[in-house]
Amino acid sequence: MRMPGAKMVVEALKHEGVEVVFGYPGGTIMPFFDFIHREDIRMILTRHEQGAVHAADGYARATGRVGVCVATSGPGATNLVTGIATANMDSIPIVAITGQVPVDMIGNDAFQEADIIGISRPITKHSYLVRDVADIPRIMKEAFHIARTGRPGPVLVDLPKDVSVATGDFRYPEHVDIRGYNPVVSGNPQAIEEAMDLVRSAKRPLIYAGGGVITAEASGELTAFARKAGIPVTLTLMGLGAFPGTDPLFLGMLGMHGTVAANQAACECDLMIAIGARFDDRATGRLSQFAPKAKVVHIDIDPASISKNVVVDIPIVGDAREILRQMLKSAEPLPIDSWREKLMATKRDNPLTYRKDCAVIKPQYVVEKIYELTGGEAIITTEVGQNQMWAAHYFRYDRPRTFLSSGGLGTMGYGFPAAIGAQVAFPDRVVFDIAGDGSIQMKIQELATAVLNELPVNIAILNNGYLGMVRQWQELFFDKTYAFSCLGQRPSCPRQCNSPANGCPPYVPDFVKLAEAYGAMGIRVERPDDVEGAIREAIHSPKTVILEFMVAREENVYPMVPAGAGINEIMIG
Ligand SMILES: Cc1ncc(C[n+]2csc(CCOP(=O)(O)OP(=O)(O)O)c2C)c(N)n1
Ligand SMILES: [Mg+2]
Repeated sequence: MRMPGAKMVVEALKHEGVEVVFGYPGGTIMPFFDFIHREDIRMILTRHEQGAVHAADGYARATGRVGVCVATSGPGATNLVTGIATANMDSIPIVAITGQVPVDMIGNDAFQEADIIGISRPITKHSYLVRDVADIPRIMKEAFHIARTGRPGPVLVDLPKDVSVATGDFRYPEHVDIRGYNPVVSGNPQAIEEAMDLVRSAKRPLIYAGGGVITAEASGELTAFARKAGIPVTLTLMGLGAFPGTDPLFLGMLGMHGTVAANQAACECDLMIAIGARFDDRATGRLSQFAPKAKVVHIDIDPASISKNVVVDIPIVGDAREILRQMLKSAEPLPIDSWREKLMATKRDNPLTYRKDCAVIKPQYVVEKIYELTGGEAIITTEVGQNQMWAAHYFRYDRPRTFLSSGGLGTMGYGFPAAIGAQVAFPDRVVFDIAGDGSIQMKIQELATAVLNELPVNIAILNNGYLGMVRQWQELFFDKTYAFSCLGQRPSCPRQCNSPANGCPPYVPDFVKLAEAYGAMGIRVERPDDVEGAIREAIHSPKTVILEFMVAREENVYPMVPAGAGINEIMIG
């Protein structure tokens, strides 16, 4: 069938089963918007392109499907950059479509021209500049294939305006054949056998699993394997939900804000089975103290992550689910009672905890209550900072795809649009963005998107009046010099404000009024006794709700391992 290029792109989305696109229009991408408007694909107009890409990312993390976002050329495309980088760091499948100036004007500094291919090359899995309308079906097919297979990631398709209005024949290819791109799926059987030999002879084995387990839909296999063999499990931030947070074998998250038990296990194990985790510095701390006595088995779909940071003894490249299924076949209960009991005792003696207070709301208490009152069933997204760590610590994730957080890039402003994406995917589920008062202001305009699309997203702002995580580092490592971390700072404030309680309120903005200005519901909570009622109200409300919790201003996240230290050098607080 003959049709314009822009319509081909829409047809391709239909062939890929795309049900929703997040985007923002502009000159060069207008033909696409004109065609998608006539189709049965839901198009959600965000209020900023970064909102669109994070929403597509949240949709992808919550569903396991490819998220799609669209923007115009120039500023529209550059506004996608942070979101593309966020998805790239966390291996999230996204197809981002951008308008571009006509082919013969590229390189001329044309109006709204930006070399988005060049800008995004280091932060995409792949990118395409479409030069010929005839290439669109193949390119779209490849883009989705590359985004979702192997180690997933964002793919950018840059569509010049003349290509999108030119006509050509549309036939969607059935197969993809990309030279040099053939992700390995089944792991090497001999390596799997050798790994299982190590498992059988280990005295102190530990499973260290990450987001790759969730991507591979391997949580069931991981859980079965760990339980059958009786091996304790620690997860990275990205891995939360890959193994049940309430399982006795779960030691908690490891790394900079890891639990004592998890970090102790990572230091003392004699066998580390790393699955879909990339040994990033937040998880490992100083490498010389990370699993120093252990043999390391590393299961990962991406050969490039093998022995990148930690030299491994047995690499197994392939799909985590396939490989775990093979390992499960020969798994048997291991005689490692004393190791397990030792870790269980450490876990029991060093629980995640905080000093309760009946006068001031503790941020941890808010997260605990959200966990309790949603029965652990909510989809949680987070911003970045202390809020992110409290969301990781005090909500227990029993299922994959319920904790959506920017792990690799650490993007403030991610959580709210991601919550919009998750709520679009699952209209009937309870979705909470656990937010900081700083982060939420980075993407606050998406309140319009949530309200107008009748999305009952709940935003729980842990309002400490601070860029809290920055303030925590200043308290601990910068002599309590709170330079530019107080969100209430005014010209009249003392230059060296060493007292966080130093008369900063009233806070700006008034989040309740802000919510109301957008047609959302705003609830301010100032007393611990009111926390529960407010959360209940938000859960039951069909509206978009901002819950503004006025929390203890100087609360810190513990445990904490200082940057660059070994993960056994834990500050308990
Ligand atoms: C886009 C972006 N800019 C800056 C940072 C650095 N940063 C990390 S945490 C943080 C403070 C976050 O403050 P808030 O959202 O209030 O969260 P809190 O730590 O107070 O819970 C900052 C500025 C970041 N992660 N992302
Ligand atoms: Mg804050």
